[in-house]
Amino acid sequence: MKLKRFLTAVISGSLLLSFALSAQDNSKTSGMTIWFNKPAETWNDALPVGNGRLGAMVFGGIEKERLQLNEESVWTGEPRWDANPDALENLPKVRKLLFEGKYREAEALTQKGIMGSKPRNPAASYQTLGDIFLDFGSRQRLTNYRRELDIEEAVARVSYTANQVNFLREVFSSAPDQAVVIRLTADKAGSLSFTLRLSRPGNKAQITVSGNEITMDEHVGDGIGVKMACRLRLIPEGGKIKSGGDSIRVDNADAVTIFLTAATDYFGNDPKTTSSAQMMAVSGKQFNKIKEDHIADYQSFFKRVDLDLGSGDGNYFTTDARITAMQNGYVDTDLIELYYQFGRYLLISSSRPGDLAANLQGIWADGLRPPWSADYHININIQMNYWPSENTNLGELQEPFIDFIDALRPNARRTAKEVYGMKGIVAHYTTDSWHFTEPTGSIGYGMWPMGIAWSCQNIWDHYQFGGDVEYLRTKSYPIMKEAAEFCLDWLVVNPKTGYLVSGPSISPENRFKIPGGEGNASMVMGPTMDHMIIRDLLQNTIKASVVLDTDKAFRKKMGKTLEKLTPVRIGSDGRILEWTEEFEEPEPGHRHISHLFGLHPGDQITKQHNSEYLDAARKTIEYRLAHGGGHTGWSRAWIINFFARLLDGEKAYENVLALLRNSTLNNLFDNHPPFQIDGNFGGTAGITEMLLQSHAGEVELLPALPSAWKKGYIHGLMARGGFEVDIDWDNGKLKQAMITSKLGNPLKLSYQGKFIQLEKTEKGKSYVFGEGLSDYKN
Ligand code: FUC
Repeated sequence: MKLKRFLTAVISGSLLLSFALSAQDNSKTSGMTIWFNKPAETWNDALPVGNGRLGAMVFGGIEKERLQLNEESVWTGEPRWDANPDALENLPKVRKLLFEGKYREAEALTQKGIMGSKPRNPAASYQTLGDIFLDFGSRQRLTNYRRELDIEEAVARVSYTANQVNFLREVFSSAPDQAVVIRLTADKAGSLSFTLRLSRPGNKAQITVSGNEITMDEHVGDGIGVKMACRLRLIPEGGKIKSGGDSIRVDNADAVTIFLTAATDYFGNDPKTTSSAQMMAVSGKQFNKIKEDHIADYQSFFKRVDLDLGSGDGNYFTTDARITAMQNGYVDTDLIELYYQFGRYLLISSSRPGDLAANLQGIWADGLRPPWSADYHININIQMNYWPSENTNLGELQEPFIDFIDALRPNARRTAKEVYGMKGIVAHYTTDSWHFTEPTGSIGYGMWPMGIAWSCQNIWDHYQFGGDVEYLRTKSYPIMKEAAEFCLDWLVVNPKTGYLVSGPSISPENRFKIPGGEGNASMVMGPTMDHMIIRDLLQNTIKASVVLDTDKAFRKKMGKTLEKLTPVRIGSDGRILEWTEEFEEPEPGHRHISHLFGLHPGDQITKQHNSEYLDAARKTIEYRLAHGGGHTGWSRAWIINFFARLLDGEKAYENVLALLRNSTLNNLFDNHPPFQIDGNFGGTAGITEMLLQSHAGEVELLPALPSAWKKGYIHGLMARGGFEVDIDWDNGKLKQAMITSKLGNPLKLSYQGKFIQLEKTEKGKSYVFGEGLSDYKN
């Protein structure tokens, strides 16, 4: 076994050796399993299950099991309006100061006179739903412990042997039955005895225990937040149960099934009625049927994509040992496959149509105030969450994000009007489940009005991949149009260049040195990213209006604006300028690489259309990396996407390894640090971009295949235009591609400079292309 030899050689002599050798299991070979030989010591070792809305982190404790629970809408806070009443009056003054290069005065005036006057609702935060604790008492002579998350079935399992009895716990969160389901079994009758409790941090929840049921209700945030209701029902087979105090005691049962349902009033329903109805339904169903339905539902998404990067032996080792081996220089290709599919697992488990969008932690967050309140940062993070949705064939899972942006519109319209005196819709760097959109907080992150405009990139992609014209007409286009309306009003002429610029604004969350040595500033007229986003938005809104055959006059206006928009400039050292002027940077390795939006996720810098910018883009990334860039998980993940778009497989691959080595926790969660889910999604998106791209008007196969991935396949990806793509390669070369046309669009296929163009394709038909695109068999 290669990995065993590696671990022995590299870690020999250290304590880690015994850890590594005990971390193998020869009997288990399923590649799609994250597993451990010990319970989770911290939350970051626990295993996530989720149905899009309701989730659990499984710790797998031997004497005490903990399942930390989440429901996506458990939010404190309430809708607020924190706009600065003086903003309208101060906007032109700030612009003038910035054009005059008076950055300090402009920032002082903006902070006082444009940013929200009060700190944004201090109470608003996403929170844990609570915990289930199972107390088993002391366990001796325990062997064969295994804790796993099988992402092929979306089931977590804990198994061990104690006193010659084999115990098994299974946990999953079912979307068809809207419940977390836990099943405990043992292979000897009467072996299950434990005490179960349900609790919530803060001790404010009303918890009642009666018979085999527990209810837990709370108006969270001390009454400023949602009302939540949680229902638990325990069904024993054999044995006895006794309830009292805050717990249910089970003695000598043969098997036990536990159901957990939860709801809030966030969407206007009564949470007690909803969670009780869900409980009635699920607890009346046979466990096997619930599980079967859950797996079938989950696999209807998961099985759409199959990836093989070549075989390895990593699956014999626990996931933490594999991460350790990677960190010590080993390359575990199977772990990359697992990581890739784990990104898809997380999206399926945290974002289902009708639900809230996946937040900074998807749905999994512990405590009452997770990092950044686990909110919805829209200056890259939530957009990144959805990068793998379309191309990994999970397009409908992006709809919660589109719904979320749609739900911002009333506030976003008010912000445009009252803060800036403009039409359309605007939101800033972040928002929360109460949809605030006004500029608040510090300028350094807050004065950035492109949150919705960027999100429209995802929204347009949803149409490009899926081709649903009705959805475009009724949902996407109205958002895009209003976002574009704001941008048309927002842009002003830069007196120095005659071009239109965006401002006051920042290049997300970066700073520059004020020329003349007056310290640092953030705010300018004309950060490059804004112009790239606005160009993207206007071009896409024009295309959408053509598809829908609507708004001709508005289309013309957008076209005129595009002609006058500040173009991208290359600086004296060959890098893309981050701001309209060439400034020095105090933090040259900054995590945001905003001025490459046009390379990815945008499509303004491509070898097909303006290859002269590719070099500048490369220099921009390399400069950031040379100064310590890529240090947050999401930043590293973005860099993979950038190198893939630069068609540099080797560099993209290097960054895939770096993501796994430096920014991945034992349970494969992305590490910002701390845990933040965007890097998982960005990583999966980046690996996809290495194997298939379709942003430049053609379906490009294996655009950035690294030499390490000699042989393999990826089946079931999606390309813009509605093509499902299966790619097989061998010896680092395309062996076969099969393209299934879902929409009947024309197809331009490319591989290493070779093209095949089909003027039309037949809806539902698969087209097979042979080695190197040479023999096309119709
Ligand atoms: C952005 C990033 C931070 C962090 C936060 C949630 O503001 O700059 O690194 O990811 O979002």
